Amino acid sequence: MFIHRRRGWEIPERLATPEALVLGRRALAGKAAAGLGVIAAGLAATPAEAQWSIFGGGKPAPQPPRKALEAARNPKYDGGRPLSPEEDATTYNNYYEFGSSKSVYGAAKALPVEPWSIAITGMVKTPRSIAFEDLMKQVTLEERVYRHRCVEAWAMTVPWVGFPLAELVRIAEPQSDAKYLVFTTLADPKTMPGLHQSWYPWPYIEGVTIEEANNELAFLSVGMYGKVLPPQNGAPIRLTLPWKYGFKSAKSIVKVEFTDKRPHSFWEQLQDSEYGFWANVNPAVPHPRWSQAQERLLGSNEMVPTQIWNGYGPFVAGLYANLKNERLFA
Ligand SMILES: Nc1nc2c(c(=O)[nH]1)N[C@H]1C(S)=C(S)[C@@H](COP(=O)(O)O)O[C@H]1N2
Ligand SMILES: [Mo]
Repeated sequence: MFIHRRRGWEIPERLATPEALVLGRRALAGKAAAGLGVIAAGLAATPAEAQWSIFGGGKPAPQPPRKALEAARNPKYDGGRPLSPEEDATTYNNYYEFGSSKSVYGAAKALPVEPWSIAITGMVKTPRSIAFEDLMKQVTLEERVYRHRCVEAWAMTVPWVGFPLAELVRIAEPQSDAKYLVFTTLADPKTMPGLHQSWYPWPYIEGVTIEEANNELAFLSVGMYGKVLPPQNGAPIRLTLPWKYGFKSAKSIVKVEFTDKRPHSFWEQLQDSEYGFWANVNPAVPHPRWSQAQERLLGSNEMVPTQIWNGYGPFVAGLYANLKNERLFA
């Protein structure tokens, strides 16, 4: 027990993350790589101060104020557990374009969010580019509290402000034979140091089926905690797919393509044996390098059981009832 904790303190959590894979191939001895499961488990038991101290020490820097963006809360989506502290949700991030540590919030300030437009391409009635402000005029914003479960076994509960992804599908007017949406996110080498890590298959892309996109849970977020999204959380617009592992929720979207071909997403390209297309949350299907049975809540660091479909089965399980030969959960 003591040994596990000590190892957790000494070795950054990113070694228990997808990044470890790349480092593992290039730098880590086989022995260190074999210990990763232990490291992940040890870190999960580490107190908050130690979690911070391994990312450079001390509390996170205060965040710059953000513009208010309030919308009526939809009581149907109440998150089912206490909100994560805003400070944690906005200073403990995965945004690999800005680096592989969890404290990219400072670097992400450089994200060029204005002007922003989103290209709607592929199998749609009229391919075009929509300015972010014009898109905002065509949708009705609401607030939803969703649980978020990262594949690395941490989780948060966040009040997002946004609109259903189905609204974007409606606006895009896809052709009847389009089967997938493919999201491409900003890749700007001038402001994003992570893009110079050439072993990553940039740009970050993700995809869902049209049926998933039209599911009522699928959401595009433009704000959180009653304010516009901060850059590190994917400003100005990001996916929020609460029944799937967090990596599916692509940040800072610049293009949505409609296609009849299943995309090969960023993490699949990096390691498809660990990160699949469907990536639905399931505590009974371990990641090849760690268990998915429990998750650590940002803020309290409490360990709680993970739920299948992240607890959203009543909304989404039916989407998958006829997909018998697919790897739905990892
Ligand atoms: N463009 C982009 N989107 C991304 C990522 C990323 O590195 N780049 N990381 C993903 C992962 S692994 C998670 S868990 C969530 C984290 O979102 P958060 O920082 O708002 O918690 O963003 C997802 N979207
Ligand atoms: Mo993640």
